[in-house]
Amino acid sequence: MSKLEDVRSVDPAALAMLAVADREGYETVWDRLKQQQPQCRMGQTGVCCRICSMGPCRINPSGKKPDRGVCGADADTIVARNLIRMIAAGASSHSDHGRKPAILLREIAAGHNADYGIKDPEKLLAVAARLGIAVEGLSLLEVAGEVAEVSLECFGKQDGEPIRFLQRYMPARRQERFQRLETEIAASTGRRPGFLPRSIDREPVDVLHRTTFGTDHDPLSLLIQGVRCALADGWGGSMIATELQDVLFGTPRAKAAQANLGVIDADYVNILVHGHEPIFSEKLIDCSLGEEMQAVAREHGAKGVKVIGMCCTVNEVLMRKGVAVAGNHLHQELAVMTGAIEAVVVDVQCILPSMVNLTRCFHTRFITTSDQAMFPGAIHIQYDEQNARRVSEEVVRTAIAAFSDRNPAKVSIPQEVMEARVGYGVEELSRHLGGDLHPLAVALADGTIRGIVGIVGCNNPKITQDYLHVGLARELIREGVLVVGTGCSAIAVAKAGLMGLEVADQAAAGLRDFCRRHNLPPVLHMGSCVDCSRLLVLFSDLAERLDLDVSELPVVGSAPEWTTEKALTIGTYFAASGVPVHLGHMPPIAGSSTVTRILTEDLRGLLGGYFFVEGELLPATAAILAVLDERRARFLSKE
Ligand code: XCC
Ligand code: SF4
Repeated sequence: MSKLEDVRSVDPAALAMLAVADREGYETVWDRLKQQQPQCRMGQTGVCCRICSMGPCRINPSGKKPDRGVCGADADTIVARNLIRMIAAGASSHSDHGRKPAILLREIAAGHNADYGIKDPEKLLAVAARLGIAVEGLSLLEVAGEVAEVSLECFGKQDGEPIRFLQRYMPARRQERFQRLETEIAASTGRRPGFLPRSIDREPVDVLHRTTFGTDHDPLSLLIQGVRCALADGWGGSMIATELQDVLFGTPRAKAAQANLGVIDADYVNILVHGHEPIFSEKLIDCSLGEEMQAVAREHGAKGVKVIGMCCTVNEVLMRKGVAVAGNHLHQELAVMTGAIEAVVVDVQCILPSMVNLTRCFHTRFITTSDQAMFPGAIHIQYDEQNARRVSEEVVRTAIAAFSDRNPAKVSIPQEVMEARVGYGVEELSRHLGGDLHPLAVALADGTIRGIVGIVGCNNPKITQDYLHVGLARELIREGVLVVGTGCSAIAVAKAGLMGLEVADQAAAGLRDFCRRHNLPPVLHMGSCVDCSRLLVLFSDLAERLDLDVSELPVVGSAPEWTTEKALTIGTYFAASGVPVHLGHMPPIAGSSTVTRILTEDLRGLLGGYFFVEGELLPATAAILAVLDERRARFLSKE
């Protein structure tokens, strides 16, 4: 990493739009990265502290003075504090997202919302069963009410017991491992750390509390709380988001979809949804595709209205509705530059603030819908679950009205568009396998499939866009590894044409035959970033079938082009759940050898998962394969 690449993207559609940007002088994220060079070394290594006003302080990374902040904090403390604050921010964003479907479900159950309903009663009953809710004699709405209550209780309860979602979703032997570890640490140090989250809202608060001035200074103690906070995300906030969104909007089923900027159709009013939460976009899509709005669009001279999307909002509606994907994180500015987007409609997270100015170069309306994500200069049309229809219509009409302002001379849409098969949550995967995951467990055990790698996370302009996502997916299936993807990574792979059934031809023989037999692509789209919880469910189910702990399973998680705090939180809950995690570049921890050692070495003995960093494609592939093979060898020798 670290060196700025000349090549900004491997995606031909991106390169075409970047040529337009260079020619027309539109500023992009890559230009601003250049302007930021050289970036601060203190920040990169995590040794800068601004927690109190005796600072800001920074530690000299080369070991010379200053080796302490004004208060006396050393690099270990500062780095650990900064890291777990990042984890807390990531966990908070996923979990705050998860809260919304839980509240919506409660409203529906109470008869207070008629705009939404329960799309998937079967999933509702499955979640209720999993949570241990007795459903006999209850109506569907009563069951929904119970599930909503249990979910909301996970956010706000005040006792010290682990949250119910974790208790009921995490394999018992994993939970016991955490309890054993707590006892061991207590016996050897006299202190009682807690690994298992007590409430989803409490753990990030605990992080902020203990990292405030003059509180917790022990890097191990800080990192353990970071783990607890991350687990509250993976097995709490994100799990609830995934499960309840399935209940509300339907559990994903396999379907065909299209990906890349070529999905933009110049004849239509194009609405680009962007962000993370599907509650609004679900309604917006229904409204846009309805006959009434299509007719209005035709009156304005368009052939109709088309909804496309970016990042995780589109992953949600792609999985459930087959909505076309315009691109991932680094495509957002490029999509506007096609000159054929009437409205960018955003909810929360991963939306570049540069979009406001850029859309002003075009007729494009930039519409914010969440009071949590305001952008100066944007059109704000506040979303509200109680008025879903009215707000959706207002947004669609605003987009249609922009169509006549479009300047045809500025329209240039790359041709690239790829066909993909998407929609493989654990339920759909099981269906393809004949009802449950048994065939996959067998294939893992007998080596037909060498391992499973979850490639997830963002784009980052420091890395050639999609290079590692696509490269790793391609290399790994060739080596017989089943790839599951979420987030911007899954979009990268779809854009590269690696998500079709025919891609099995590129896979190693065992994987190829397995995919053909079960009619599966060798790279499975598992959804949005909160759907990394689906990977936890997948790995847990497989481990239990093989009578293993997740830490013995030949699986790896990879966020090769990670950007956000959320990605670090996901990596942390994967690692804490027993999954080794590959990152394509270093998190800001290098300034502390202690923190680095704990996360890359000690964690392995403690919890089975750990981090490793490798930014080059082939060495990263080799490192991932080595982890898978080592785990295979260990569990084979166990039998
Ligand atoms: Fe954001 Fe989820 Fe990252 Fe993409 S992958 S840049 S977090 S949209 Ni989560
Ligand atoms: Fe400096 Fe300590 Fe204050 Fe941080 S908490 S800014 S290290 S004095």
